[in-house]
Amino acid sequence: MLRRFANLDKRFLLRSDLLDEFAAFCAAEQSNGVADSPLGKAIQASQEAALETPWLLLAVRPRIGTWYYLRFHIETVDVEEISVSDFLSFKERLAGAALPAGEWPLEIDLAPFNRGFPRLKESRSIGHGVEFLNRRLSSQLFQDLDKGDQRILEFLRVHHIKGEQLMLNRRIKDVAELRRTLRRADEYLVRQPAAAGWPEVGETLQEMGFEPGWGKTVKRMRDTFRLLSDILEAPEPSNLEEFLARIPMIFSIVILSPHGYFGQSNVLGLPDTGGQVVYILDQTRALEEEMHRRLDEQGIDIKPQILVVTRLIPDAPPGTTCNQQTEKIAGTRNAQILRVPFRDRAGEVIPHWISRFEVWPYLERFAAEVETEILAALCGHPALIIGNYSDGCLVASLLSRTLNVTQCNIAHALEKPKYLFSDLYWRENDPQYHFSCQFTADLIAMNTADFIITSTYQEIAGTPDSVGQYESYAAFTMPGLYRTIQGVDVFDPKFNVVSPGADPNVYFSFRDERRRLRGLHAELEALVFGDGGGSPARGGFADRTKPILFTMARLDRIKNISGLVDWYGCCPRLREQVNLLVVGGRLDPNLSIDHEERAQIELLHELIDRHNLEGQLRWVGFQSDRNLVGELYRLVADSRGAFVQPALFEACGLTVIEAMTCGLPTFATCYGGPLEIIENGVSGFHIDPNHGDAAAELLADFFERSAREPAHWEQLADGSLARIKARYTWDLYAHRMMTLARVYGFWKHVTNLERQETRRYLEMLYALQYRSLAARIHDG
Ligand code: UDP
Ligand code: LCN
Repeated sequence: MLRRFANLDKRFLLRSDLLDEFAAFCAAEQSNGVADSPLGKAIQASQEAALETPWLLLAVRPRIGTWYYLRFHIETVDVEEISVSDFLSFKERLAGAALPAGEWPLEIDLAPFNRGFPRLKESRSIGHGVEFLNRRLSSQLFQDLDKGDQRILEFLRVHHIKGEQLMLNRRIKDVAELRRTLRRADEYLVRQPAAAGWPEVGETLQEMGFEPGWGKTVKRMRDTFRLLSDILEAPEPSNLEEFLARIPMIFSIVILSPHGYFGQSNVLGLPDTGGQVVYILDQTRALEEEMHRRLDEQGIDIKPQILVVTRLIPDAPPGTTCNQQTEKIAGTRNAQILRVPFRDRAGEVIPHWISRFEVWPYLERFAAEVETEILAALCGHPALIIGNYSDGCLVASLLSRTLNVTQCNIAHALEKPKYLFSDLYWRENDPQYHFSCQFTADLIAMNTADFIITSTYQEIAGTPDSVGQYESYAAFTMPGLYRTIQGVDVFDPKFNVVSPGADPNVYFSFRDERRRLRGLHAELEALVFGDGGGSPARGGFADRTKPILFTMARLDRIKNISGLVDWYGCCPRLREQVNLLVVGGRLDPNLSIDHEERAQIELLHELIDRHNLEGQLRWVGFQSDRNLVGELYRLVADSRGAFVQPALFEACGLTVIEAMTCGLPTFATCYGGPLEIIENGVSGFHIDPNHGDAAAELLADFFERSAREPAHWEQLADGSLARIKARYTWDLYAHRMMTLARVYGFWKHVTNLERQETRRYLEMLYALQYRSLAARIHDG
């Protein structure tokens, strides 16, 4: 078996290489029991191998998040466990980047800092950090409170808004007195009308030591007092969470998304501008609503504020607002986009768009300027800073460091696992992608964040077969730069899965006749069947009675729209059943400034010619009108069609959520978030983009069966709608996000969650590594 690997004549073997070769060996040798032997098990659990005769090194992942490294002697079959450091050093040597004898590289290892810090044990608990932390720390609080601990008292005193004290004043001196006063307050309130508010009872409560914030009505104030009494008696995770949910802690939030064209109209489809923008605008609306609801319940009359901070681009394309300093966010009461320019070293404003791969040298100065702007706009500190994507998360780290504000990270898409060997062969990729900067920024931001939210579990820790995006930062090497021994720990309770939804005003069931936007049907008719109605279009449907197979995405290589067109072209059975509608990108390669998009446009044209698809395929350019897009999903559902998302990898996939929210049966990639969003065969289907022929057959089977048995199609539509209602809505998102912000804010205040030591170590990484790497981009 080991010799077979050696004969492959490759230095690095991927999991697929190992499994294919193992299966071939088992078949050839007809050897029963090999799969259950220790070696067989190790090979089947391996994610990669490095090979140089006589040595074969395996990176074995027997369980999600757990790794071992084994070294085999191919001839003697001796085996020993080696350290991650030895494994990475072997890889470096094979990649031609061995260090001179006696030299050792910079090794980044966060593990020692986390010793003694609570850590999840079971892989199924990953992504439920807040529940775990609540359990662990409420029992710690219990012990500490008994010892006369004052921290909860201090925590209740720190809240204030615009100079007005909230929750507790200084009359109450210690926890024992707080207990007594809560009893007195309850005795007083029980005699007051349940619907009375602070104006009626505030004076008496204030004399006792309380301030506004306990509730809008006497009834709610009493409930909140009782919750606190219960906690002081015996803190439990559930009553603690419920109590924290009631504290008026969050009045303003800063959301950072520096790169791309960030605006509310005409930006989708522009380079680097996709789901992240949609996500943030919907998130802002949902969070603002939730903040209002909670503050109102607590009797605080104040308008919460959200600032979405992005880059100001003076030379923005006409029709966009990316050159305006501020822009109110539609559908909110008090949220706005604030744009701050990037500046060069001389302080001059950079006028043009910059790719997300090249923003690194501008971020430190940007962060400093943003700090001044947000302090002025908010008249003080925000309660929470949310970073988006690698650049936004780095800026969030810089700001939360100076402002001492709770930091939340949302990666959206980590680039590292998207590109094969992006770490090992970073030098080759650096001139184009600058991964050295990005991965260093990621390490810093992941470790400074107080909490990290992801749209799906797999984003953190993958599946039993595949490595999670965050998990891929646990151990890796960038030869000549540094070696990471432990970069991130997926068992850290900072990780939480909080899934997004689709705007319910735009995306709703195709069966909801009363809300359907019939007024848009003439426009959609032109778009899908006519002259495009102003959008560039190619192809059309000779038989328009067939169901429509619909796909929509930016034309990035990883979205694999060209793959789908090719599978469709090669599958007569599918072509017979359905028409293919592609929405995305531009049709004229000369109009694109993005090299990847240009290549995809050319490839799509070539495929349409090669398979002679003109009468069965329709391709229209990207659509930026959300209402039109919403009604388009529903129109496709009317045709008893389906949505297909064929990406080679998709972190989450908002289009999948949107299609399912409209009740459209959805087929989506099994690599990434859609694997989790869709329950195969119940609320859609998984397809493997590497086996396009099988995906096309699966689609053809579905349409054949649905034609025979219309109830089959309806069943899938029902399944999609039910799945979304249970898991993927912005209401669920906002509720959970607000809970997390409070719980992590509380624990940061009352314990040493701030991890000062880690922060100082990361500052060194920033100053000694990141800065010079970023400067190199400036210097070309
Ligand atoms: N989108 C759109 N018009 C297009 C292509 C995409 O409105 O022509 C929207 C789509 O509805 C979704 C977002 O852009 O809201 C894409 O998000 P997704 O998570 O699917 O992919 P990303 O672009 O973030 O990689
Ligand atoms: C970026 C991506 O690549 C998508 O998978 C996500 O759906 C989107 O951001 C929003 O989080």
